[in-house]
Amino acid sequence: MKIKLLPVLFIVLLSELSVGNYAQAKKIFYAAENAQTKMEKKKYAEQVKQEFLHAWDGYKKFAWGHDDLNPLSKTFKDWYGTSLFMTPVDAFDTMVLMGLKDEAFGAKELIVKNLSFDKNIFVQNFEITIRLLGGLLSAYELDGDKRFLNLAEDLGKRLLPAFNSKTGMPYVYVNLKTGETKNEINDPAEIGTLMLEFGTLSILSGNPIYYYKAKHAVEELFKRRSAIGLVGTLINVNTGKWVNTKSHIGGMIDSYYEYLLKSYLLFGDKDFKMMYDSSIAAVNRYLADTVSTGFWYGTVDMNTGKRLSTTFGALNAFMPAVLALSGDMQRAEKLQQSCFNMWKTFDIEPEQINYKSMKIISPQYVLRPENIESAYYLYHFTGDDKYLDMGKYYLESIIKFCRTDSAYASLKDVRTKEKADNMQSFFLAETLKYLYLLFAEESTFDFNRMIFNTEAHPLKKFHETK
Ligand code: DMJ
Repeated sequence: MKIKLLPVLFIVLLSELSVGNYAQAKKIFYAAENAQTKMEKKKYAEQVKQEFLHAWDGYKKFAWGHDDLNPLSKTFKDWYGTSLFMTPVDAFDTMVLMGLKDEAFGAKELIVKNLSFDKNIFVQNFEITIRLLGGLLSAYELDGDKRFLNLAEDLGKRLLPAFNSKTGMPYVYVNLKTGETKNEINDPAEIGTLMLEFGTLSILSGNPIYYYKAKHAVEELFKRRSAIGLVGTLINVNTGKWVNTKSHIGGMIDSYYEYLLKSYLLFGDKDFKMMYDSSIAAVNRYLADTVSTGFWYGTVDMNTGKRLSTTFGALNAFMPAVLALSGDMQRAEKLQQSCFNMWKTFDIEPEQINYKSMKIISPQYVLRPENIESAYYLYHFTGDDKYLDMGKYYLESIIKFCRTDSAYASLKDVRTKEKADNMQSFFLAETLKYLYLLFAEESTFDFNRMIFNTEAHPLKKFHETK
């Protein structure tokens, strides 16, 4: 952050310099720099909190009790025609971390008194797990109210039939009432991003079945990696055959890698470390790409390693955080710089670009968090102010282009800045949470004892890992 010395310190600094006391002057300069950064951070943390309240107020006014707010039409949307309280469950732990006690209390009352999973609807196992199961488990761990855990257990039981395929890898959809399943073509992200939530549920409920099912699914997927160690984009969960062999770190694969590492860190289960180490080695060998615009990860064929495209996007920007968490700071820092450039080039981040030409492939910005999440991890690990500056840039552009009088809206196109009528629950669960934590005091969040699920719900570590 740019330093403007407080006037009084400036005078003291000058007087020390004038008598040649350089060591003392240096000390004063750094003390002033620290104080200034602290003040700036506090100001930004407060601003993020106010923006959260602005968005939450919009939800309360126009969508209370429903899944999502439509911020332009000021109406609401329920994903499955009936509400599963997506936004309040997703947003609850952000309120707790921000110290918004009244808001958290209101959300909790709404959830524990009204949320029911006894519904004859097919739900997407992955989305419901990361947003609702993860949200309820972290709510229980942070708040201690057993009703959150009861809801989580009820939901977990209803999701279990999703794993009843021939391989044990989950179907895409499961019916919450009947246990019927749908869609046998699934992707690594949806198969491999269940472990933190199902594993935590096993530990908190004392029932090992959830841990076992989710881990078995990951192992079935991992064993189908290619001879060069990569996975593809789509697989049939009954035949175990790949349907699409494009390998990348973008949507449909992304959080599979994230959960291999985080499952090891959360549970201390070394099988996950082995799977992460072997997978990331292949990813770094075949997908990593250094071109004139920077360091990126592109797309190759999972069997041959042949490069297929130079596509990167908003979802791929989760990777610097994962690399940093694994200790690979060198790649993490280089990639984060590229992610920041991707954002800056268009004032705000497009969904996908061709990183070689820096031309847009998909122009929308749907209020995604990943770029911000990675800046937060890198600031945590390096303490380098440049990541605070990135955070300021992200925050200011989101306010400038996405704020509405009711809440926040996605953009249809980052070039025209035309808004779209939706505010996904992850904006409150992740985007604003990571921005807040980036600027808040370190003590706001016990980073070493928690692991964020892929929807930014913090879960307590059950094991000390090195
Ligand atoms: C979130 O639901 C999660 O972060 C998921 O892993 C990817 N997509 C959105 C945010 O972009």
